[in-house]
Amino acid sequence: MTQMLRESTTVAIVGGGVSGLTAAMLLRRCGVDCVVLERQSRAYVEQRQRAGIVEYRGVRMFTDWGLGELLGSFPADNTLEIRVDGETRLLGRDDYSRDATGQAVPQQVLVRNLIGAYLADGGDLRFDAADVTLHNLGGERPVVRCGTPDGTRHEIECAFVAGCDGDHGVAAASVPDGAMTEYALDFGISWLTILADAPAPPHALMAVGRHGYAAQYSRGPRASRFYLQCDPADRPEDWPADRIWAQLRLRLHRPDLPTGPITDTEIFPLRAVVREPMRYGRLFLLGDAAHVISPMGAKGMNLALYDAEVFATAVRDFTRDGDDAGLRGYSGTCLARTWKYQEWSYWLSEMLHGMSGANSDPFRARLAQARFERLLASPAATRYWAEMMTGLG
Ligand code: RFL
Repeated sequence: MTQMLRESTTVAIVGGGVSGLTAAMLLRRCGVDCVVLERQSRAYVEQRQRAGIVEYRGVRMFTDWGLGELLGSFPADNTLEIRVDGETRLLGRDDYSRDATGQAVPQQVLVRNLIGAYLADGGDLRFDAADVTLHNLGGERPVVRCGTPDGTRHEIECAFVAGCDGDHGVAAASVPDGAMTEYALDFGISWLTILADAPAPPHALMAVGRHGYAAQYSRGPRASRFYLQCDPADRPEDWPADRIWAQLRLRLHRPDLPTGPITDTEIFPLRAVVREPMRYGRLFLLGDAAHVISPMGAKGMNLALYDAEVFATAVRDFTRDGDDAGLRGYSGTCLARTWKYQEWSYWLSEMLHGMSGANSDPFRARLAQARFERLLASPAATRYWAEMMTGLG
């Protein structure tokens, strides 16, 4: 018979990605005990590459909590180059943007640093946690069960469960039908993304034009993440390396684009999901478990960091002072920010894809053009852009 080990903690955190590890780190700073259960191995999560910029708000958050060193030391400027049929337009050169720079830190580096710091601090983090299940979420003492590689089963009783296990995780799926509403949007557009060992230009680069949308972002000194708008029916096999580089040169208007080995290729549909409320009983959803945002605007990881801080602060106030205002307000606070950035991402997507011919409706294509002209010409519009880029919006 399988052995069941019974334990208890204050917060059981399901998922050891950005939101779970950040929440765990902040909770430890407040003296709140927690256990992090991660399905994958340490090696796997430490090399899973995605985002690359922690916005200014996030940088300030880490610094305020005394964790600034986890971000490394590569400031990311807020300048964005948009090439319109080859013509360069620069955004984010104003004083506001210059004073509020983010930090260039590939997501896997942040995850690696969080893991190292949390474990060095004596944190409880368990990789290869199998078959995680959640119970009694509506009661006073929820229970999380999981298996370990040696075959033992654990039952962890806790005061709160943090569901940090992404869009397809067990946390959101454990909420009873009807207790949460899922709002979803399919943009009808897909992106091919590649990671390559090829140096990036000095500023983030987006290109719009009749050949379709493309972008290039730095992922460290010698690596780039590229995006190419593609047909939703495309599969990775339809995009051999020659075709990828030819389309990138064409759309980015960089005939001299430095190439390099492609280390990852993926095609995904642009979509957005928000789950409301972000709480059920004593389960709180954080990051992608609560909301998925299209990578247009680069906010997914940053929203996850925000949720982690709001959650950890609320748990601290409750456990230290008996103040449950933060817990009661958690969902509303995080949703307000989430929707603001969903709108920003949608606004950006309509504009840039609209100018790239993804929008067959000529009226909407002209609206996109007008939106872009206003963005370049109006100081108020530029300020809005900067506020959203820095995360201070
Ligand atoms: P994560 O980082 O996916 O972590 C979830 C963790 O939960 C684990 N897990 C489980 N653990 C235990 N039991 C289970 N049953 C479990 N099921 C899952 C997983 O193994 C994983 O370790 O979610 P989190 O913490 O919410 O963080 C969200 C961010 O990772 C995500 O929003 C960003 O990566 C989105 N994103 C970007 N965000 C940005 O801010 N800027 C970007 O430039 C950016 N680029 C991107 C992106 C996402 C991309 N994908 C996934 C389409 C580029 C791409 C290609």
